Amino acid sequence: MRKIVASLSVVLMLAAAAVAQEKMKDAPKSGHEGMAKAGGAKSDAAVIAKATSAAPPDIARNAAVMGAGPDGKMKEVRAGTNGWMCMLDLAGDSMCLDKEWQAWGDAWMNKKDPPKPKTVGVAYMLKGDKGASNTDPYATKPTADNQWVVSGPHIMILPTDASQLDAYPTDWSKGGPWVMWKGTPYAHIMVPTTSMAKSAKTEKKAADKK
Ligand SMILES: [Cu+2]
Repeated sequence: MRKIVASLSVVLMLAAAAVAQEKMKDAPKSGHEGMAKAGGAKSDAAVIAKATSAAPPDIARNAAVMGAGPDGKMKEVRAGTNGWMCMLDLAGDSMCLDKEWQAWGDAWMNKKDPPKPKTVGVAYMLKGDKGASNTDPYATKPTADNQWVVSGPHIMILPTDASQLDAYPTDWSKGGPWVMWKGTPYAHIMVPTTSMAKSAKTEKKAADKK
């Protein structure tokens, strides 16, 4: 019996090696195909590494991973087992979302009304973001009046009822929790886990340009 198992595993190993060789042949010679992926990441492995860096390892390890394919559409790069989904978006920002946030994200990307959360939603962006307007969910760059804010590491909270947002200011400069995109269907609470100094600098630069 042992002999059969041993020879079977040799056959499997050979088969795996053959598949690997076949894959190598298909691999693009230049990096261009890979570069077309979200955030300039080069491979699925790079997308997974970057996307999962947004959450504590205990969550990220078993999370599903989404990244943009060459066509710009989001696709699953790795299946998950714990209900969390880590994503590398087109801007190159990484985030890990629970179920409530996944529904929210889907609505935001498709410009639909998000479903009312059944429980409080939690999302991690422990690598921060490249910047967002605090008033316009679809702004892609700073303007004179769209309150552009670059956030360091933070957690995001979706309350079960929009009225709960009233407990927090929309001013991020104090460094505590604040409401982003208030008055839109995508309003949520941003909870910085470090100083907002980087954002203050960006804001000053924008103000100096005026
Ligand atoms: Cu965020």
